[in-house]
Amino acid sequence: MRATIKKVTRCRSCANRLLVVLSLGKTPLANSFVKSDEKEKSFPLVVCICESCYLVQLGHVVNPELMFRNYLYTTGVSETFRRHFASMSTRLFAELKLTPDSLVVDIGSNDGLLLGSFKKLGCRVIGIEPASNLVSIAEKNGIPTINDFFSDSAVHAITVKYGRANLVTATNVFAHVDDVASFLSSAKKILNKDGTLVIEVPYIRRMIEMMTFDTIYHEHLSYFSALSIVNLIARNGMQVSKIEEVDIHGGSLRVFVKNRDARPTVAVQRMVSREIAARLNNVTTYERFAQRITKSKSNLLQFLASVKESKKTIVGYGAAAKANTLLNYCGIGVDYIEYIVDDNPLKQGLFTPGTHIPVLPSSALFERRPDCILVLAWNLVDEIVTKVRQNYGQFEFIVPLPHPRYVR
Ligand code: DWN
Repeated sequence: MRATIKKVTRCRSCANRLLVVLSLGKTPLANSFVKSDEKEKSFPLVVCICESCYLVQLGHVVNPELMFRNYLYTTGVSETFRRHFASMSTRLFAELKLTPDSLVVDIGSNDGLLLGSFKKLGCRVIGIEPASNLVSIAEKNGIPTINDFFSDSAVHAITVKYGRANLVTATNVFAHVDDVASFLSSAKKILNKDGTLVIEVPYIRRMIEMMTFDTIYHEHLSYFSALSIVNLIARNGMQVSKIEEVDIHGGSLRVFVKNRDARPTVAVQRMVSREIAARLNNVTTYERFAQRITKSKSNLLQFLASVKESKKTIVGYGAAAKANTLLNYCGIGVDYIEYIVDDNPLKQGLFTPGTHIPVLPSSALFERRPDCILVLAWNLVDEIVTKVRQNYGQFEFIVPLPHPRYVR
């Protein structure tokens, strides 16, 4: 049995020295919602940077068996993600010239939402998902899924039955992987020679600009720039053929990787040059980001205190993983936020890890009529505000980052 947590001293990409740039203290696992008042474990949340390839990464790795075998987050709750995945599948189907005979493999396939879109386009699909509870949902949705982490054994199980893949997708999973070299080695084995691996990861440049430090939690082991991911992919004998910015999860990178050992394309090199011009290859950029986080915390606490002083009640909307970093780091509990509503039935009736704020169905807004709603899933604020106004009437909405403010 692997240890619960291991300290990281070397870069997972190039094995060079790491420099600590930020500590958010000890916090519980962001998706480990608890029943009643059970005491959950907390782990150090320390952010480091490699002084050689500038990959930003956590200083500790929590055993993935603890985080991903039973997983409460489901992509299908949000209309925004349903639209995102529908447009992604249509785009990739056309651009990669997929056909009804094409095989599409999704790593970290969650509830099968993305593969459902490819299936509608006629592709053969197979998911790989370690969380047993999510595999049951995916299978009910008609998405065949291997219940395991991505590895050579999953590759073997797929290739003997389906052959090699035309497209492998990895949305919001590559940043969760410790052994990235093995991940890419397995990806090379499952892709056919013209195949494409498409990776989506939160973009650290947007995280720094928007001060969205709540994206930092134990599931997210790496925080990629184009510079660091291009370095990593090249080091593992694959080619980054294109990188796009996509407006999801507060700003992400969509990285197209080809199964050949070749230099990144000119367009990719230009994006890396733009990042170097923005000093993303300079440790002080990340140190300054870390220093600004303390101010974010005090701004939010002052804002919420002023709302409470005006005798208004505040509740949260979106029991997001990121919410738990924000709440735990800022010390925000039921003294500020009476409860959080969330439309994911897997989270309702549980309590937030560390702060123990109850999670209720959104119908509580109708029954209890709070004054203010703090939109903890700020990346989905438009969808949430529209939904609340349509179903529950008028409230004052607050978003916490980059600075706390009312949204109309
Ligand atoms: O990488 C990850 C990202 C992709 O998703 C995972 N490690 C975990 C997860 O992070 P998150 O929980 O911060 O993601 P979201 O999608 O920003 O969380 C949104 C939350 O808001 C969910 O709990 C669902 C909830 N929600 C809701 O209750 N009603 C969202 C919408 C739009 C709604 O209408």
